[in-house]
Amino acid sequence: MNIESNGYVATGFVEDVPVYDEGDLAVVHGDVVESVERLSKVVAELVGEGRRVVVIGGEHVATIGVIKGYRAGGFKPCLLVFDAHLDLRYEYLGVKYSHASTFRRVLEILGDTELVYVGVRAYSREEMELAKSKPGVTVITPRNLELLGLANIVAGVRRSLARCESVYVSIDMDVYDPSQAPGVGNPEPGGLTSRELLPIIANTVDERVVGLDLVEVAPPYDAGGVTSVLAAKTLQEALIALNLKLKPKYSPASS
Ligand SMILES: [Mn+2]
Repeated sequence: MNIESNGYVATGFVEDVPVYDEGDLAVVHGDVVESVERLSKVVAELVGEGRRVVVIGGEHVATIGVIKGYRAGGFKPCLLVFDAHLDLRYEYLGVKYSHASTFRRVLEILGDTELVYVGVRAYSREEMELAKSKPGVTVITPRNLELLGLANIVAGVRRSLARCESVYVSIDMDVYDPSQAPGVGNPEPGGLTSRELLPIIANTVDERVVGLDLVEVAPPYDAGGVTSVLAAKTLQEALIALNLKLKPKYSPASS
């Protein structure tokens, strides 16, 4: 399978983005806590070298480790999350390090920060009450998108993140509608299309983005590999958009 390297909205090509592949993290199968700990150490090291870290998964629990690493590296980023779920449970099936508890743990690590969700449409009562009780949490649903349109959603996200010095972006592939991304652990109907999400990403990612992840691709459920293709395209869009924002706007005359 092959996809072209151009952005969908962001004008550019992914081969122009300076990327270094750090390889795979050596996880300990069956030991989530230790695996997350290892991830946080690797991320802290890379952040210490001044790098922007891009993590591809896998379980959304990975984001806990990444944020731990950023915090250790001195960052307290705002969060821009694309997800069908809030992932704010205190624990899930007795487990505190779970994809359903990711942002509960992240908020424990960061303390109060701006947390902007796009695409949320599935949550427990406990999660929604917690989200409502936190002034920094903004939830934008697919229904909001339908009623307000893309431009207003983009403006709303930007407004919510306006005062942030740094932003961390987390993309859970279940934000997409299951018809477009069936290969995820918890498919939830009523999701976004690629023609909605790619423009939102391209227009909200800017130079303040210090890192990002794309998670929850589950190849065993991914008939035809369509979710992996969309994941690659989504990551490509985010990287091209970010790279464009990092480029100097003008070059001073040399002589
Ligand atoms: Mn998630």
